[in-house]
Amino acid sequence: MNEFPQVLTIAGSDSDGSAGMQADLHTFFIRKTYGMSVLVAAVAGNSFGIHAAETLPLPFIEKQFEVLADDFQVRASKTGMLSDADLITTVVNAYKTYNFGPLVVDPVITTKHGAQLLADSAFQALKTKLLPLAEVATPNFFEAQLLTGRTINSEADQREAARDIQKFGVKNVVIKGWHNQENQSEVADYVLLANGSDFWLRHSYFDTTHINGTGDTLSATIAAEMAKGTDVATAIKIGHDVTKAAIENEIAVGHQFGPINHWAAANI
Ligand code: PXL
Repeated sequence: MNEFPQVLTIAGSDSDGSAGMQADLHTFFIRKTYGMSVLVAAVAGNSFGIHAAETLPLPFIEKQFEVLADDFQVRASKTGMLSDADLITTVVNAYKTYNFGPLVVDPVITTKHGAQLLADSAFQALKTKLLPLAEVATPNFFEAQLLTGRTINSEADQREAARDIQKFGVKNVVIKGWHNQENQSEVADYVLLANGSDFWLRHSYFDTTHINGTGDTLSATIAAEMAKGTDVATAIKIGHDVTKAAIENEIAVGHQFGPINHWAAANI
């Protein structure tokens, strides 16, 4: 009766549909899973950036968890934008109360264009409360530097940063690369698994202004795959392939920093 793979995003809405909860739900859909959403915040965003942000009342966030737990069988979850320390604490307590499967934490701190989505005062809660619950964490290059206090200038630095993040209690770490490291034409994501084995996922840098929603899509794919019972290493590889296909097939939406294209990844 409740067997179809159900997956939950705990995240913020982005009004332009490119990132946050909307990108998560597009991703759950193309991975043939049933997507649900606990809305914690909302931003007024368009392709020029984020213009305002609000958080939802904490009791309303708790209520969303409660009613989903009453009815559905959530097999995996992910977090996105969590705004501040109170919101992180609320989500952590709710996640511990219910059985919503393995958790993928996308430690959203800023957008790629510099808009801050997490208060500075929430860093400690992110590190000490949320990340220890993560089956998988997917910081980007900038978030990995902020979380570890390291400057990442090389692949060796990227590996060390992943080890630091594992020490916070994260089981499996993916640090998404950036194209201005050792090889300008390549992007290299580093994966450190719970058992200490590791691998790189490399692809050519694709020059585009349409990259909103890439981190959301990677982490949402991993969560969707885990809801279907895919092993973590395969889930991460599928996440990489889905995100790459969605980046490399631009759609003409918005005037500046547009969305990635989930349809292009629908047949992976
Ligand atoms: O992609 C990170 C992100 C997450 N959540 C929300 C966002 C964004 C980036 O714009 O708006 C709500």
